[in-house]
Amino acid sequence: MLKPRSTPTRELVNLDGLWRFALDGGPGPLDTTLEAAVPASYNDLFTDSAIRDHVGWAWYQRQVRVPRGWAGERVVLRVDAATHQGRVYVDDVLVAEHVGGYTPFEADITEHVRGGQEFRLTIGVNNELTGTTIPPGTITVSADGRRRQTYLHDFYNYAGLARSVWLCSRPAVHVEDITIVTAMDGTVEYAVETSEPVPVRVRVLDAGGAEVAAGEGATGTIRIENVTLWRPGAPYLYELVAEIDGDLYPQPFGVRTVEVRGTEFLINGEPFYFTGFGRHEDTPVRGKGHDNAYLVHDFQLMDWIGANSFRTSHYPYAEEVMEFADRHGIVVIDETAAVGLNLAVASGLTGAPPRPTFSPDTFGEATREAHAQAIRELVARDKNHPSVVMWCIANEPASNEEGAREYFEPLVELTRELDPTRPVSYAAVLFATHDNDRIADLFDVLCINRYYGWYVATGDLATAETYLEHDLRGWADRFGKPIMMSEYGADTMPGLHSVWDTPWTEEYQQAYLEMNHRVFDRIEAFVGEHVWNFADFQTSHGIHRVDGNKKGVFTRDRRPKAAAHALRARWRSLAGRK
Ligand code: GCB
Repeated sequence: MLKPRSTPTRELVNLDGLWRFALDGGPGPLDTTLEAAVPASYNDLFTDSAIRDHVGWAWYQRQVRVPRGWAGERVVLRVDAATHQGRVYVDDVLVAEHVGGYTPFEADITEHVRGGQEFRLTIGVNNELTGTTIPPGTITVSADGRRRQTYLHDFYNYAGLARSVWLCSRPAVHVEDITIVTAMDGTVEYAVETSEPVPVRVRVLDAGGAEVAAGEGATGTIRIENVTLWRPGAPYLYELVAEIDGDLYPQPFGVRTVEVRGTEFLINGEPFYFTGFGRHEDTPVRGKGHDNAYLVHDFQLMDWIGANSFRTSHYPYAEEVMEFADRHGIVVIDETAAVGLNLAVASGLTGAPPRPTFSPDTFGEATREAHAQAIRELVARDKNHPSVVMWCIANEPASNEEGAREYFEPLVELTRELDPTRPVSYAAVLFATHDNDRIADLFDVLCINRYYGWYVATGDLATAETYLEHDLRGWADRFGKPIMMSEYGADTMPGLHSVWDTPWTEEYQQAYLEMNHRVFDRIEAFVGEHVWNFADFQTSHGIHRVDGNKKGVFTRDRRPKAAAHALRARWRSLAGRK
């Protein structure tokens, strides 16, 4: 699905702002005095805990006027994200329904609206997570009758309209989709889908707008002479303008290749070493609401600290983030929202007897189909971003359990079918070791999450170091693939200090990271390190958390903890060497 853009043939009205908001409602006029900001999660906007803890549908509503000049055009409503399920009504008519909280959807509403006139736009959002949603969760009813949502991941289940909503015009016969695959010699393979079979022309423009290649036909291969590559830290973007009679759409792209060869991760044929973070979309008050000020500032901090990459843990991020990464040469590992497919982790936290993760009664066919759909929508949305160098299709699944292979094999195949150009990975949980993991051979890169010195060997970095080295060497030796640390981190209260190895202090976070780095530097197949987490973030309540997860190298309001300076020294010196 193409991102809405204003072009000579398409217009856009941004519908962000204040919308009427209520927990009870439907397509009819909402009976409420509340207003909610869009984009923002609704949970932290209000002081009423019934809203924060609400489980089920919540309703957003506003009047929208269709521009007068749009008569004769198709009118499309585009929701960048409705977490986790959305229903869109134009006046009383249901025009779209979508499941999956982090990918966009749209509806052609031409038949229901008139140029120059107003309509009542209502969007219902549902935050329920179940055994067949991605991510999964469970709803229980407490003794006093309240519905309660639990889930198998630690970040808070923020919900609402956390990204933009758009009203778009487009011609009746239009460009529907564009796929671009590049090679280092400037070869550009393209495929343009149109709403009807019509002649297609394409032009490639360089960053200055000069035409550098052109072709005809819905699919084809053209070549940019003297191509400038997109490189990490040195981005360069071209635009492929797809034209048909009456419509044109400019699709930005970069020319670069990605390849796994032996134990190396190659971008443009050169070994790449990932430095950076697992992150979250998480800020005070907005929750997961996209915010351009935080976008700019977070990328500034990543640059300051020497991070060349990040993983979109644990869901697809706003498209603005992906485009920013393209423009600024930051490398992205793009993750689906499949976090928590692991009942052993849940039983470890709750003391409940373990149930098999993959079974018809737990995560079976229906979960896998939801997961497949999440992969389809992620690849469809992000396939043309040069910054995206790898798909991560799950975080910490029970890859050591029976049924894991049967569950994952078709999903890996699907990902490769959808995009044969990018490596595929998953992030492995502590319980999945090189001895008992059942799926790693299906993937290209070993992404390992480990917390030795935090959850295991807490406060004992010497023991942690031996455990970690043994563990990582086992993976490297058994699989002979590139290996990276996709999560390592220690909760840290800013301002807490100690001369000893005392968990939660700023010194401990730094010593913990340094211990990890000593081990990484001893393992040849190592291709990267992503600290958990870029910044502190909100979680559900739990005795492991103090107002959220404090493993941030920056606080939630983006101030550096001591470890930030140590990381900066390491990553800036690595940038010179690796
Ligand atoms: C993990 C998860 C991540 C958590 C982290 C933690 O393994 O992948 O989502 O936030 O551990 O801090 O416990």
